Amino acid sequence: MNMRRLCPLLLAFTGLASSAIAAENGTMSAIKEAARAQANAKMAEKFNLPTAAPAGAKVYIISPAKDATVTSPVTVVFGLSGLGVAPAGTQVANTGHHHLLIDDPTVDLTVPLPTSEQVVHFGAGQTEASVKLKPGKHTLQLVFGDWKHQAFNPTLASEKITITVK
Ligand SMILES: [Cu+2]
Repeated sequence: MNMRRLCPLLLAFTGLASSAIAAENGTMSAIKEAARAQANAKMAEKFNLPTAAPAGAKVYIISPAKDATVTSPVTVVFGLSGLGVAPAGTQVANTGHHHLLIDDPTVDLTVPLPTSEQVVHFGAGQTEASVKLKPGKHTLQLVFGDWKHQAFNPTLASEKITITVK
């Protein structure tokens, strides 16, 4: 075969082979990266390592207003700025989910939040809730949690508001 014809073919083949190797290296580093992320997630879970809150992030109650008189069920609208909402269990940087603390339960913010009538998780990524409350005064506070239901560091919590249910 004429070398002038062969050379471009060889060059084309070499080019294909090296891009296949590059793709393989890319796949390997993606696998290594995923394995590293998974190991880090396991350690974070095992030792309850808090997730760092992005600077300037804020959690607040949009509604009801502070000191409002309302009827049950109360629609509570969650406010968030500086980070996003993701379903629980989904580890994506700068995301988490809301928790509503009703009537000031005692919670340990250094471990994942428990689930109770007073500590309600919104692990599907909800940004509002309809809450049934008995007549009388109640307090509401939001605590934003990471993928493993743990408060961020520093804690991202709303102001604790008092409302009156008629
Ligand atoms: Cu949670």
